[in-house]
Amino acid sequence: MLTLYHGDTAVCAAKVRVVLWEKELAFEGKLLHLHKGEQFDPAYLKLNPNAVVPTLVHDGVVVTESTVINEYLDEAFPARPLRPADPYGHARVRLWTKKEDSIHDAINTMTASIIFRHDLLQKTPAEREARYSKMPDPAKREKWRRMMEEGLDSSIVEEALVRFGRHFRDMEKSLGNGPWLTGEQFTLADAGLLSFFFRLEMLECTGLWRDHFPRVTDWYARSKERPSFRQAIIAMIPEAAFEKYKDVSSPLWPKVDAAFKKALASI
Ligand SMILES: N[C@@H](CCC(=O)N[C@@H](CS)C(=O)NCC(=O)O)C(=O)O
Repeated sequence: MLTLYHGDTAVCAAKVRVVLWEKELAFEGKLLHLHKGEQFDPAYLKLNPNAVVPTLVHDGVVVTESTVINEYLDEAFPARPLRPADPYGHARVRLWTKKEDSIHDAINTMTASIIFRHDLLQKTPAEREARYSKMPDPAKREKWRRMMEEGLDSSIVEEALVRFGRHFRDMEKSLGNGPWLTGEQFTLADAGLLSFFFRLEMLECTGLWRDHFPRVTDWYARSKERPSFRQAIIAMIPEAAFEKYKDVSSPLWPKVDAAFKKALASI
């Protein structure tokens, strides 16, 4: 029996749902309302002391960290493999998924500086502090404070855009060898990026690749045609979230665009 603790818009949870759908694995979903702070419930913290989703429970064993969960699923359920069979194939997939963990941080930076900031600005300073103080990781607490104060002007955003630039450039090169990141087979490397790209799309930032990286643009269009994309990502997102992301993000795109062009010139 597979149980996934997840969130409706949470990109890391969506990353695992993509793999569950790709492998056609039935699972019971337990949805946590992150904006209500359900990730801080003592019972959940016993499963995931970092107070984040996703967490997978498989026949009583608990697995955390989206990349680790995806590898676990691919090993525990060998049908419909999402990695080549040979060790070198595993290594090539692993190189991508390792990089993707740092791309998640950059995705979080963009969401925090645009959407979370918008939400936090509507709270009192005391309410904001109460939200930060629950976070177990001091570095994350500090990042949220800075994102709230500095928004898109933060040097953390600049760093995130440089990371995107490098990542898209590497993807563009690899996609010269086949439709998917490691060649002919759709793997965990591709699966791990889909919800991140969709988040950037919701943040009205598709120009980050569409204006600069044609193979990445085609890869994303191909990815969106997979049934897992609709089931694991789009179908889970509440209608109100689409509207809010669009309204808040659209006016900010010219600023992101200019900063990204500057980042690209520096790499
Ligand atoms: N490295 C972790 C990151 C998990 C993570 O940051 N999850 C976010 C959603 S994408 C979360 O639960 N955030 C809740 C919060 O920050 O309070 C993973 O890949 O599983």
